[in-house]
Amino acid sequence: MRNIRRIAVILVVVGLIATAFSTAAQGGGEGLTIGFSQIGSESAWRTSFTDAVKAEAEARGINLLFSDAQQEQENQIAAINAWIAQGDVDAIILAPVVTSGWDVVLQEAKDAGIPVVIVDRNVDADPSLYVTRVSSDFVHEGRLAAAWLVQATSGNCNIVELYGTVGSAAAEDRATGFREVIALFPGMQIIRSETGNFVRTEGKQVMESFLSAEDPANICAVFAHNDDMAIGAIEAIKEAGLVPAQDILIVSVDAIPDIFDSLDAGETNATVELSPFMGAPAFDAVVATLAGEELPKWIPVAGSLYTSRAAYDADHQ
Ligand code: GZL
Repeated sequence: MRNIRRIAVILVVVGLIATAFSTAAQGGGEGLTIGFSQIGSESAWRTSFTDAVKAEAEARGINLLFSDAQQEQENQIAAINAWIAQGDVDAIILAPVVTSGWDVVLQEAKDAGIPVVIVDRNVDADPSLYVTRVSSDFVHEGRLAAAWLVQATSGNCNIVELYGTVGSAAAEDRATGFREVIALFPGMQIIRSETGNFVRTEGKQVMESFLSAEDPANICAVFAHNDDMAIGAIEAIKEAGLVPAQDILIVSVDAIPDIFDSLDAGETNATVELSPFMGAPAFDAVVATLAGEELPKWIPVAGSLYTSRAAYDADHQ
């Protein structure tokens, strides 16, 4: 009888320890009301990011107030002002569509005592107005894409660029990083650049215009600021009777599932990973700041360049 009681006590203690660890692993936040101002649903990556944040909030028992701004900054500002007025919002997470124009609303949130965590893209605002930023390094993503293209072309390539949303940190910084690297190689030059707004259909339309304006034989490669525009470009290249990833090389960013289908089909060459799983570090930052902890102004999310599904899967087992 004594052994049975002893085993029962041990099982209870183990259960309590496991519960404690599982709660700690989740990073907490249960019962908090957090507003999440999302840019929109312009790309497959953005949709995955939204789904991941919602799933993380659900897992933690966070009451998430979600706003899809449909790529309009004014909608993001309106949502934040509404959450400030609501009076029971514990924190705000902001994925800013562009870098400028945030100081006023961030000051209003600060004056209301509501901490703001920036996720994904960046804001050009006084850093005292937000707790931290959880994001990848867009400049590094641009450098990785350029470095791959340099080695794939021995430093000789006329490049067309499918630019992301003008004024967004993701587009501006990827462009900066890409240009830093190709500037080291006189044979590498960007011969055309135009925004496709991170949207698949616009990427196709812009690529069609490039193929009309240039002798296609003069286009060595496409650098697309995201996979959706790259997939649009692939469609345009095929409809022009050319072979994507051979006649015209393609490198992009995001590592969305569809781009791995294109890699499997030999229709693109490389993608730079951008993790959509930024909800957990963002919610952890909210919990930490509400507990009075100081945080660094940037919490980086890493990503590598992949030229095959197998290589990506090997890194994500
Ligand atoms: C980058 C992110 C970009 C993605 C696109 O972090 O802001 O916006 O690369 C998305 O897919 O539209």
